[in-house]
Amino acid sequence: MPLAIQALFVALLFSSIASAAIVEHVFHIKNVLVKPLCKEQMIPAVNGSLPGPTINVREGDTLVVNVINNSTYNITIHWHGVFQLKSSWMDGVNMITQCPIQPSNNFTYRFDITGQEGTLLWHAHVLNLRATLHGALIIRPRSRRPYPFPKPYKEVPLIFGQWWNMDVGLLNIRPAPLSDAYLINGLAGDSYSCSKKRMFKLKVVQGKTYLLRIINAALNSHLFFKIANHNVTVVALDAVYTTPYVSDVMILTPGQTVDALLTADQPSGLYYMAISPYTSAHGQPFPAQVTRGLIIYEDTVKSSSSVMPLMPELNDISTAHRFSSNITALVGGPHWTPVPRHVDEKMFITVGFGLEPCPLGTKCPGYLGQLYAGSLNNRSFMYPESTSLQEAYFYNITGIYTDDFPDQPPLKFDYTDFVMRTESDYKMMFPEKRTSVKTLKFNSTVEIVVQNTGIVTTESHPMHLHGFNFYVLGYGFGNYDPIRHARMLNLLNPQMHNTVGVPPGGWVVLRFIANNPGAWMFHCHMDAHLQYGIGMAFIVQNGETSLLSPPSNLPQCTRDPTIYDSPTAKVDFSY
Ligand SMILES: *[C@@H]1O[C@H](CO)[C@@H](O)[C@H](O)[C@H]1NC(C)=O
Ligand SMILES: *[C@@H]1O[C@H](CO)[C@@H](O)[C@H](O)[C@H]1NC(C)=O
Ligand SMILES: *[C@@H]1O[C@H](CO)[C@@H](O)[C@H](O)[C@H]1NC(C)=O
Ligand SMILES: *[C@@H]1O[C@H](CO)[C@@H](O)[C@H](O)[C@H]1NC(C)=O
Ligand SMILES: *[C@@H]1O[C@H](CO)[C@@H](O)[C@H](O)[C@H]1NC(C)=O
Ligand SMILES: *[C@@H]1O[C@H](CO)[C@@H](O)[C@H](O)[C@H]1NC(C)=O
Ligand SMILES: *[C@@H]1O[C@H](CO)[C@@H](O)[C@H](O)[C@H]1NC(C)=O
Ligand SMILES: *[C@@H]1O[C@H](CO)[C@@H](O)[C@H](O)[C@H]1NC(C)=O
Ligand SMILES: *[C@@H]1O[C@H](CO)[C@@H](O)[C@H](O)[C@H]1NC(C)=O
Ligand SMILES: CC(=O)N[C@H]1CO[C@H](CO)[C@@H](O)[C@@H]1O
Ligand SMILES: [Cu+2]
Repeated sequence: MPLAIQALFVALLFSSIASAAIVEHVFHIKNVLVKPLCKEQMIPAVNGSLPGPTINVREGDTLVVNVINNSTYNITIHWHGVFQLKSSWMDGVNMITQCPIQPSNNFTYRFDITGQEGTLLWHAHVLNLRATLHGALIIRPRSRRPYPFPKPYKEVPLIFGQWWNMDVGLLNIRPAPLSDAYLINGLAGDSYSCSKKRMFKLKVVQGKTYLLRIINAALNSHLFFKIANHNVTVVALDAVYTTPYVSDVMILTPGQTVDALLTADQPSGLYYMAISPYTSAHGQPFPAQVTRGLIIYEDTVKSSSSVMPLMPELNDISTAHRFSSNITALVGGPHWTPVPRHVDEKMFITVGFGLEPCPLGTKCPGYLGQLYAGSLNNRSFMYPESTSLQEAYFYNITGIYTDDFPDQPPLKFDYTDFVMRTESDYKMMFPEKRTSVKTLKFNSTVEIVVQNTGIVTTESHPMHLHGFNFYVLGYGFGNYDPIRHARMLNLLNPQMHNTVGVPPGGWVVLRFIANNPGAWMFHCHMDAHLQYGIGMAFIVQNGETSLLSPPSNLPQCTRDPTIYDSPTAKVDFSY
């Protein structure tokens, strides 16, 4: 055989083997000192970096990550948006699919990544820890399969984070303290006094196209993103391809990702990219921090001044809504499946706030002098404490959860009227705290109308479903009308997501097929809201596939006194 052909043969052989590789990584988590602003702060970090390492795989690969916990915190790592087909034990949700990896312990996550391509993220799924424990998870097509858009010249991850000058372990104060900065790839940039030189910079070549892999890893903030004088073309959301959509502004809720093409088509120069928060809540104080990065064209003269994009207002609901609702799926593209027409389970879930009675003899900062509580259909989610939900289900352990999450709110009322207060509002104002789940038959098609409420406040809640993507059949404001709005749903080319921002005082309609057995959370991806109880869980029963036994080394909930009796670990989480 001539050498060239032999080489080609070997290359082909190699690529077919490589089309289902095992990708192995070690995450070494320890406490490190970092200084993104003026003050040094100890944080838990993966391999000492903020954000943590980017994981690159191809669709069809098996990912194996050994997480070694040398920090002082209990940790789990969640692979946000990954379907976890037949590997529900690897979802990494504290007290839902596992007990935490305790300090000085390790656990190896192992799962296949199939049927999805694009940008996702990994993050800790314990209280506030994902503030500093997060990173990109990039899933490229199998070898020799092209992108459904022109091949970019380069790919650039852009990871947005939210920063506090305080111990992340102490962050779960109610209400959540205001953050001190937003970060682009770990850098605060020139709009804060001590980080002027530490700004994310992207050098571009005139005429070339870049694939921006954008991740909102902020703990509690929706973020607008703009680049001065440039449009981008969105090609994927939450690792699902979309029809190309040109825009000069993007909005990402916590947990969402956007893949967008940026062509360097402007005159040589310096152009800022910027992120700023979007807050839809009524009358909430919020710092209008803008964080900038810089795009530098090749051969820009040194003295050039930088162009700044005009950012949307803090509460620009219409810009947010236009971007969120206007993008459609790439029908016929890789991994596209048509919307199922038959629905087995119809749910109507009211989402929002409520109150928890203020303990006698104390002063509480919330509305009407009470504490805040999250509410889904008048239930406020409590995490199990002694064993994980999925182990309780698998081993038939009673007393951990109740299988009674309601399909409807206990009351029909004017959900979104914010002008207080009817008697109905009061009847829904103090939700019941419990661990309630909804059990689904294998392969059932579930439709959920998620109805935001105006109880206490109206606010966009980014609802995240574990284990599945859902179609977003419609978005709207006000109360969902099952006759009028049902006729307007998009069953042809709706976008798919794992996280959707429910418009403030509005609704979305979601549909998914429950074809993966296990316990899967559905919750608000603003961490502060999840802690208030804006969440629930589905249990999908066995069918064509079954929930396997847990891996033998799955972390257990037994408490190791030698670790926790050290003074640094004595953190009071009970407020
Ligand atoms: C993290 O650091 C360890 C060494 O401590 C190294 O072996 C590993 O490859 C690093 N992981 C990643 C994902 O970079
Ligand atoms: C991390 O902890 C493990 C288990 O206790 C230990 O073997 C290892 O030496 C530690 N590594 C570092 C860098 O502290
Ligand atoms: C991981 O934990 C196991 C015990 O579960 C231990 O035997 C092993 O040495 C640990 N590995 C590392 C790299 O710390
Ligand atoms: C961005 O797109 C809009 C409409 O799609 C167009 O009007 C505008 O000129 C474009 N801007 C740039 C800088 O290309
Ligand atoms: C989506 O975009 C089209 C075309 O620009 C526009 O006509 C339509 O009103 C937009 N829809 C929404 C919900 O903003
Ligand atoms: C749990 O209960 C189900 C139904 O009764 C049974 O099929 C299953 O074997 C039980 N599992 C265990 C681990 O006991
Ligand atoms: C909501 O839950 C609370 C607490 O259990 C209960 O008192 C109230 O009656 C419930 N509301 C309705 C409308 O059932
Ligand atoms: C699952 O549902 C689809 C329709 O949504 C159907 O075509 C398929 O046969 C079902 N599979 C099983 C195992 O029930
Ligand atoms: C860490 O996890 C163990 C086991 O679940 C638990 O007993 C302990 O209270 C946790 N520690 C903290 C600080 O949350
Ligand atoms: C917090 C933590 O787990 N610390 C441990 C890291 O590993 C060393 C040994 O390598 C232990 O001495 C620490 O206690
Ligand atoms: Cu929320």
